[in-house]
Amino acid sequence: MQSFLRSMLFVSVLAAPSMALAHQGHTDATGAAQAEEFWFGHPGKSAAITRTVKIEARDISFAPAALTVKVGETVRFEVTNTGRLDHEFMIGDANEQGEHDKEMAAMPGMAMDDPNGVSVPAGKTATLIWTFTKTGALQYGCHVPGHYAAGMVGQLTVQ
Ligand SMILES: [Cu+2]
Repeated sequence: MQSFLRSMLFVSVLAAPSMALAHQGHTDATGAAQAEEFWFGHPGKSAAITRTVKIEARDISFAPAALTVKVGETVRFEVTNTGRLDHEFMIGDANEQGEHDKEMAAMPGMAMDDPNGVSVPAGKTATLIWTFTKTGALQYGCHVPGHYAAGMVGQLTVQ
């Protein structure tokens, strides 16, 4: 029994680094900032906001459907859900959107806990502050199951 416990401990110690990699982008127990660093930027501080962008989440689309921001900007996204359905607002490139969409499809109803997105319940407004550090083609997507595939996605260009 003791050796079983010891091997379990060994396995969990081995698994720890890969778990940390798999959850890159999440805040760890100490709230370490580097865990929130994405290739295109990181959560921004309210004192650093250079622009507020209002976005409407509808059943089932975003308005506007496209946005352009500049490298170095810290944007406060103010997302208002004017629909009857709950929505989500997540920024990331097409690959990241696809990955998150798979996660959400596997766990419907899971609350958004990634630093690059917010849940926006019907009738509510949620905000996300983000500092963009690289140029690139990003998207903002909703991953309530079925919504992204139905076209609830906007194009976000960082120039
Ligand atoms: Cu949605």
